[in-house]
Amino acid sequence: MAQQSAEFVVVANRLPVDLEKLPDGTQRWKRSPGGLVTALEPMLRSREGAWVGWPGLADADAEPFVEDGLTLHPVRLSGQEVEDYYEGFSNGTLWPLYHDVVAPPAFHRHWWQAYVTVNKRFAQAVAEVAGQGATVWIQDYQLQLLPAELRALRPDLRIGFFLHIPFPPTELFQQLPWRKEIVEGLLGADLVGFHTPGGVRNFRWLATRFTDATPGARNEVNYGGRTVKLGAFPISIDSAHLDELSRTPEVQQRAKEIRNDLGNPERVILGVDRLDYTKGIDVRLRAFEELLLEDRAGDTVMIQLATPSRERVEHYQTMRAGIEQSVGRINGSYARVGHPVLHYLHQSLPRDELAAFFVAADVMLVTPLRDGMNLVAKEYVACRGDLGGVLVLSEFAGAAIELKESVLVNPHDTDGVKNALHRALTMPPEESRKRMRSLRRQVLSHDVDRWARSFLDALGLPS
Ligand code: ADQ
Repeated sequence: MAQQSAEFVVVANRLPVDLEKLPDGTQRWKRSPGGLVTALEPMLRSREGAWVGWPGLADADAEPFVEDGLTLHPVRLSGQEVEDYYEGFSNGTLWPLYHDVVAPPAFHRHWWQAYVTVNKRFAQAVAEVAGQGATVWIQDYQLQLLPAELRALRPDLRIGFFLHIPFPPTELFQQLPWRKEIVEGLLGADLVGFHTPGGVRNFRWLATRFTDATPGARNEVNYGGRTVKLGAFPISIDSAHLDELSRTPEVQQRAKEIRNDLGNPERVILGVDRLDYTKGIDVRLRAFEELLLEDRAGDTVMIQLATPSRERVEHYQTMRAGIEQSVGRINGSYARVGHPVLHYLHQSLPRDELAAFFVAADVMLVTPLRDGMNLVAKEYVACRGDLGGVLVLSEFAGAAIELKESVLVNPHDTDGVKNALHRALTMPPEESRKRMRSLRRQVLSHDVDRWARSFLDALGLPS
């Protein structure tokens, strides 16, 4: 593709493809499918789109290439930058800070410097691919300085920014030594989107407190002679596709096999997460263990699926060790030979296999201490066309605002989670079906396509 010709550019820390190094030293691309790519692909392909991002391999040089009308534009990161910008500032400072400091954030000036450098490099890359007057949609917390950096280089662009994680309470955000720079970075956008109205409120307050921005109309601030729109856009999933997948004979059959392999217990509890300390995996293990101790769990088996994540970051290593110790302790006390009460898979599963687990589970436990949205909760609901199953959901997940008919819990209250789990395990089918019907109405009518459309409409990208 010629330089500066894309009409619509998506920018994310990662490209939707991974660059892999083979043993013989050569490199190859591997697709890494995700909800965002699925939602945006049609729009990108139909309008000479480009995606700018890091290909996932440090110190690797890769040329831009076009795939089915979509230009993929790799941004290079050195090994040191991966450590400082990505593992450091993004995942060691911003991630815990934005998730209500459930782990202590670390503030290091050299991490911040790397974050600034990398955001500037992304701005250069986008400026090179975006056509005159193009629309650019920036994704997530790794790139909060990019809107302003990009505007400085290319004032002709229409810039949107969406934050996939929570925007924290103002007092917590104020801990950040570079709070002003971050807010000014975001104010470079024409539209800043959050999952929830709470995020909008927090950002609006901070913008008027720490920068020259002044309050504008509802959900707007005035800044630098421009109007910056703010909005809540709760993300979702490809609901219809997952609903369809879960109904296929293969998935239904596999769900039966899973229950069979578990020894056909009366009840199956499921947890599915990226292995992250914000997800409250320890909370639900504790609740299950106490139910077992009190002999209130009945004939129940629990499965915890955990995708490996950020394995080089210290908090993640400590948390993983803690969870694996709990799994060992719980089975040590309550399993029988050949019949664990708790199955733990530290693996990433294919989509259809995951759907089969959702179909097989009577109770889905989603207990994050804080979560921007939580797509797993919506995926479970999309897979329950049979109206079976009960969703137990943390009040601190963005999804709780929409999924009101779940059994809502405060993950900090162990007794509360335990009692909610017991209630879910023993809920009369009339009640659980009624709740699931209402949850499905919400999830099936609000899919990821609608989410992307509503953000881009607010940004003013013509359909
Ligand atoms: P995440 O923190 O990654 O996303 P989530 O929204 O739950 O959290 O998405 C996780 C995805 O990974 C789901 O699609 C899930 O099915 C998949 N997954 C998890 N474990 C898996 C396993 N073992 N095998 C296969 N797949 C697995 C961030 C924010 C969220 C926000 C999303 C989107 O933290 O709050 O909802 O972005 O904005």
